[in-house]
Amino acid sequence: MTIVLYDLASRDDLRFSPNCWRTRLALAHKGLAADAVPTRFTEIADICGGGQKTIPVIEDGDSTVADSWQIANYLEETYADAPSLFGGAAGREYARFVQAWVQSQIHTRLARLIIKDVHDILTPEDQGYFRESRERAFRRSLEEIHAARDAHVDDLRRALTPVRQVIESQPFLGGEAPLYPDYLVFSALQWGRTTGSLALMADDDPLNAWVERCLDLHGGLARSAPARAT
Ligand SMILES: N[C@@H](CCC(=O)N[C@@H](CS)C(=O)NCC(=O)O)C(=O)O
Repeated sequence: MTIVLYDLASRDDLRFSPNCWRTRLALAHKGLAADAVPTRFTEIADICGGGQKTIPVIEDGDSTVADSWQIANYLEETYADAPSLFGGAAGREYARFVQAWVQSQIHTRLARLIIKDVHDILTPEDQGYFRESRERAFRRSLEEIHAARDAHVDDLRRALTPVRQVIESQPFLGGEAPLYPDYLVFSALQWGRTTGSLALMADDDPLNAWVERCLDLHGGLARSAPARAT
């Protein structure tokens, strides 16, 4: 049975959410067919009978699972015979650390760089919601954040140093093949790739080779995703 994934979408149906990309890649890793239903910020409250605040959310038969971490665990347990997302119990605990690092160190830095780009691709209804909620959270206008972004690119690149150091000696964070930590980090960069008008990596960054490998995974799932024209 096809799993339904409520997937954040722009006005032009770009799929840009880092949290939803984690789930899309996790589903593909497990070899599961998924229908990624385009969902706008202002539609989230109406999905699955109401009550959801964020996406991704999946429906798998009678099961509804919210939160990308809960979904990864659900998939790992429910589809235990399919390739593992974590590589065992200890790997699962390490993946939690990687997730916390990505959220606190990478998403926060990326948001400063691309927040205006995200706004610009949304539907008019979503733009109103997004501007109001994000300007309240950042206590600055989207335009002010955007105007300062060039000064922060190097900060993001420096923050990715731990990934760069590992990738210099192995193809994926998971070793010879990707595991969920690869999807956690890569999905953040896919957020920038799909929405951004800015080159996140320098041309000679060793991380580019790993990004290319991730773009190729699962039949080029992430590479084939439409991105904003620059
Ligand atoms: N902890 C959640 C966070 C999910 C999340 O924040 N999703 C964003 C999209 S990337 C969202 O739905 N935001 C709704 C909003 O800002 O109103 C997860 O990992 O799934």
